[in-house]
Amino acid sequence: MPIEERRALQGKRLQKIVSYVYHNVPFYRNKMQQMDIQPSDIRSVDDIKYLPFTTKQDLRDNYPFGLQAAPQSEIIRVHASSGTTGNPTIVGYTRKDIEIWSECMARCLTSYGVTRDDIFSVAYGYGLFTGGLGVHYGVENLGATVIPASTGNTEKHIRLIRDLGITGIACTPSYALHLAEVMEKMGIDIKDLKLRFGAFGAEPWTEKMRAEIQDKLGIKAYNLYGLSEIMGPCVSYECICQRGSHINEDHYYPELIDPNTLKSVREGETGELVFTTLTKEGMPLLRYRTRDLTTLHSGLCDCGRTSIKMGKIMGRSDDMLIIRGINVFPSQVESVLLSIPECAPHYRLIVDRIDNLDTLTVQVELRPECFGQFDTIEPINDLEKKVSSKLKSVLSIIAKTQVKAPGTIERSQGKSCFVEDRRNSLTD
Ligand code: DLL
Repeated sequence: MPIEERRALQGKRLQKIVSYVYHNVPFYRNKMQQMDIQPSDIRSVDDIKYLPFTTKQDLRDNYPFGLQAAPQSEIIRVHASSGTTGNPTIVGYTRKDIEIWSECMARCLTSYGVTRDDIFSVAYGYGLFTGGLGVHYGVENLGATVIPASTGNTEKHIRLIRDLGITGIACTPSYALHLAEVMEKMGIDIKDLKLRFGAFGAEPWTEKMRAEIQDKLGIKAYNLYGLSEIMGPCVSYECICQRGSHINEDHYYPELIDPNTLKSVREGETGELVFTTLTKEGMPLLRYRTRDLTTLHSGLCDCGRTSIKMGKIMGRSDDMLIIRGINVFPSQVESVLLSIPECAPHYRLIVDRIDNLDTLTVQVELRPECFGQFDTIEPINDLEKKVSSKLKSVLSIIAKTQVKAPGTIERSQGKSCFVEDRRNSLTD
């Protein structure tokens, strides 16, 4: 679509969505009234700057359904993602939302030549996470064959890739590398496979990783970006040019801001990505601050698409970690640790990547008053198991716990010092 035509469409859709949330979501009506804005003040996309921002905290404060605009009878699916502590973020979708999401995902697959003749395996987690079902519906929308492999059971999955002649795969980039390694161990030669393309995302990855995946799996590896609050996978996708990800901006309108001043940054500069959902019915969001840092680039792409592109995610403007595709806030780990009476509020998180899989080690100090009861190895082992199992049940993350003597973990002033992310050395 020509850029001017799309801008007009975005303007029309923005007017409609602003009026829709004003009349259906008290949170937005109150915010807009406080700012003295009426839906009729919004005449084009340029007026988006008058609208309020929405943050993850707003979603938490309105848990579970406070920001839902459609009546419950219209909601046909719910997904959820991690909150900063305790409550997850709940996102409800209407039938039309699911249709639009599936179409956006199908656009992505089509952009690198997936057709009805392809067999696509989805190895993102199925469940509350949007990755599995999000990509699944996109493959079905396109009419290709979907294999709902989900995560885990790597050897069985590899045999399916070989025996069924699977041509495409969607998973996290680190899992793609893990697959390649297991394949090698199983003695499977990529020449015997029909794999041609992969849709990789849900976590940051580098050009180095892309080169390795393409080489080891013999495929083209494409970036796939998204977040549950806005829709799920396929808010943006890479085309055959592999230079930036096209945003489905007729549905998700992007802005880039300075996270400190909240003013927009110039094209090409790094800023925090902000999205307004232009067509969503279940839980539409105005100017949602993703906390993802990136760049935006407009202009015609060599593939012929006119949609604006985003660069790779270069970091976050908050302290969220992504461990095996799962979003983890250090504050969530802290609240789990503090719910265990023997644990002191002194901890350190060490994140690493071993054999292409993320690992998390949680070091936590014993409370001094409990120290006397821990004079043999057995109670320490038991406590470590207890902490790991609580982290798994509350946060769904697999962590190794190391219990330390009181006073042995270095004290820090800044929050980020609680986290040592050794994967940072993996960046380009
Ligand atoms: O990760 C949705 C998704 C599933 C995207 C499958 C792609 C593929 P959340 O669990 O809500 O949703 O996490 C969203 O993950 O704000 C980014 O920080 C990060 N993220 C997602 N895709 C990418 C990517 C899904 N391609 C958060 N590159 C986002 C870098 C990504 N980071």
